[in-house]
Amino acid sequence: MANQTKLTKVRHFASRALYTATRRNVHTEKKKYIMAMFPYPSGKLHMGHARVYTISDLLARTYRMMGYNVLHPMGWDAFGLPAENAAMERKIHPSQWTLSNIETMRKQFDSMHFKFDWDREVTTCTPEYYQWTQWLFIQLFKQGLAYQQEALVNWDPIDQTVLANEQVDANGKSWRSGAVVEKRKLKQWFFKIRDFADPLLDDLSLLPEWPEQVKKMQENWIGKSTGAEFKFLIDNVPITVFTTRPDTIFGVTFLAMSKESNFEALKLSEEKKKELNEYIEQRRVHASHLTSRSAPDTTSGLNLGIFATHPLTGEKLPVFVADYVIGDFAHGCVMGVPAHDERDMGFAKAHGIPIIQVIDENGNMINSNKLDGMNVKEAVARILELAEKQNVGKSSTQYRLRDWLVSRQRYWGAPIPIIHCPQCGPVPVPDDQLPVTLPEQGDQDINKLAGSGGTSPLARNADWVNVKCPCGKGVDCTRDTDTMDTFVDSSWYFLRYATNPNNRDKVAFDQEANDLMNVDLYIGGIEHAVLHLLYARFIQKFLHKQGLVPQKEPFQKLLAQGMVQGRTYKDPVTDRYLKPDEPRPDNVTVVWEKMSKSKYNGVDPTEVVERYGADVVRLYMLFKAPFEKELEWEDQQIVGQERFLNKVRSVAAQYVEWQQSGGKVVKNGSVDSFKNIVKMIREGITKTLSFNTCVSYLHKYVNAMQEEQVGSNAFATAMLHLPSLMAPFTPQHAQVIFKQVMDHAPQSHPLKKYTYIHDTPYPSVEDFVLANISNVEFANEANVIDTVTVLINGKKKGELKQVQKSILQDDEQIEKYVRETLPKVLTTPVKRTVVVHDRNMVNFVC
Ligand code: ANZ
Repeated sequence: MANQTKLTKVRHFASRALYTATRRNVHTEKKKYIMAMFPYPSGKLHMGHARVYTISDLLARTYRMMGYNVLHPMGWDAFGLPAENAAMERKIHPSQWTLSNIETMRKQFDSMHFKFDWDREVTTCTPEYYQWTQWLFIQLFKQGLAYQQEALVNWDPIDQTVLANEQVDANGKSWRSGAVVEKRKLKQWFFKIRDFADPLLDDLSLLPEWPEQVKKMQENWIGKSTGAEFKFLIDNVPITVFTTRPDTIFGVTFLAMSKESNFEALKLSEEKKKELNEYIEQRRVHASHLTSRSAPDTTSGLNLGIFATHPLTGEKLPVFVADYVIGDFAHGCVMGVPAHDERDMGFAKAHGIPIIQVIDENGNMINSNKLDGMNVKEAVARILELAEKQNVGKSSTQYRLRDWLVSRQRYWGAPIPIIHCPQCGPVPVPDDQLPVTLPEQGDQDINKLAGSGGTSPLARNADWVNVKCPCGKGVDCTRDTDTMDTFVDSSWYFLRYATNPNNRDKVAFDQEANDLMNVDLYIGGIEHAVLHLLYARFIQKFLHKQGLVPQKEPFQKLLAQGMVQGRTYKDPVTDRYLKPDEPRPDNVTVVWEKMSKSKYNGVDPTEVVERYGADVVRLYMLFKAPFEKELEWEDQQIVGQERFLNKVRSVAAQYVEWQQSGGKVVKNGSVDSFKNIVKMIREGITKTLSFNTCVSYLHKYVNAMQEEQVGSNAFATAMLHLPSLMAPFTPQHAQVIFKQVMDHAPQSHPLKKYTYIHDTPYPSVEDFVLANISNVEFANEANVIDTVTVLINGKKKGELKQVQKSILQDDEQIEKYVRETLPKVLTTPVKRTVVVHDRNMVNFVC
């Protein structure tokens, strides 16, 4: 039944997609949706971009040549704080700054010869896009999955906004500003991603083509723990703890609460309250000095001087506040079992708390009243039974995953499409009034873009804020003045790309998107392993549940490319990064680190492209390291690829010269090695994704050509396929050489009908049958002599294979031919040449 409802919904939705619009010819079985994570339009292409888009471009071009209907879109993750900050600095509007950056970056993309489906471009800061981000918000709201709540939130005091948990690092600092994040209580919007914790976890099994590491990170982030919760009483105030080890309940010797607990409810002495506040402040300052990822200090804590009653034994246990207890995991409170938990042990030792072992070496219960002697499994069942009967505990599953905090008190984002009505409550803006566009901010207001103290800059614009309720009763209302986290924009853009551009003003995404989804290959940085990828999976699952998309998962295969690193020089004493023009001491520290301005180790891709050309840079990036590994950029090594392209030019010139001088085939030669290389390259691109070895194989191919005789059938065959083979790697050179070669290839050649290299089929092993290239003027088999014996002064010195009879007709030609093919045999001037035709022999008298 449920299924049927869903089906109806899909159909209903599909009917909304206007079929009158021209539909792309979609062969779902032959489609490839290849997508790289879209960039933030900072105005400058960096090496990370150059690398990721070189990979996606290579894949897209190859699959296109292999006959797939390829979608390779590009767009701009264009909302966000940096634009706003930059705008305030420069006194221009964020949209102006963003849109001009987009133009600059588009040109930079062109200079790298990235071929994108620009007709599918998305720019998340345009009303035509964010109208549908707002639509998405409303769909979630209508299902009760977008809600508002007072919450202790992460407040970034520098950027003056709240942050999602995912945006706060292990040291409690903002991922953006680096400021120590404060906790504040504010009313915020959340998406109920926790409702999807189980499918998000379970469906990782549907993703065999994702890196294990990424799946592990998501699994840890969702952090599902099963166990039990118990209720302890502190002066009749119930305190719930979560434990994965209910079997250790009789070993509890203390309770540890997080610093964020609600201490108000507890009867603390005035003196304790003071001590507690001092302790919390001291830990906050301490956290701000942490610089590296460090494990929590399990010894730090404060005895609160109050006692909790054990739910099963009635014993009184001391209660502490402890640094290692996480405020927003489970109930923010731990039952301390030092004998069986390392953290608790560290804490107990530091605070002189008793340690009671409750399970012996054989896994049997001890010191646990009536349960003594039972095995753990039995004991757990008994304990839960007992706790449930007395209403002091039950089994419980906890997730580390928090609901997704999506509201931001900033200007440059999609306004939350909600109207607050004193009578109706929060009401979604009706569909026909979307988009809710950002209020214009004049130049003089740029400085006011920043919010302050938790209010959004949008709140200052009364004209914009004050509206009537959509209910039509004329009630005065206010708009929600927060904007959405930019991760909402990128949580559904893959559906927008796949939507027929003609349908964009009518729907968020259409049937064509359903046909083209899911993304076959998604390429991007490992830094998005949790945030973006989890949010995108969540939105896809939500839409799937609504019957709006058929796929449960958005990304079939994930390629996480490694970072591009630059050589960094550091002062050996101070560890300070040295500028390029600073003197380097002999013992200078040299390390490879992610390219960045602050480390003076960045290389500007546009500069290198100007110097060496895009093809060389592309080849180098692909060649230098496997895609998933760090790429250590070394300027000097780039010439290796330059040399390779010179070789390519030279074999092409040889081919042209040979064709111009008649193009007579002098021998067949063997294409076996070329065939094998083509096989390896095809596999490298489509199966093993070992693009670096593919480049090596291209080198091998051209080396093998240089070893072949110009004028051999094998050389000609190899030459005719080389441009197509190279095209996805080095599109510009491939096109130029293709034209050169085709201009001189015989009329009958099957590739002759193509103007653009990318229209040619990608070479396959089958193309390498010599007889198939009938376009090169074949020597008639009968005119070829299998073996010709070469004698010098009457003594046999060598053999020639596959020799054209015509060569033997001309003394000069045969001498030249022998000097070329057997250079060691004929070293001195020849007095007389004697050809013995009936014995296939030639004798040189020297
Ligand atoms: C008692 C106990 C005994 C525990 C034992 C473990 C071993 P994991 O294991 O990561 O899923 N815990 C519960 N809430 C916590 C919080 N807010 N902050 C820090 N720690 C918390 O986490 C569950 C375990 O971590 C729980 O099981 C609890 O310690 C602790 F031999 O309870 B245990």
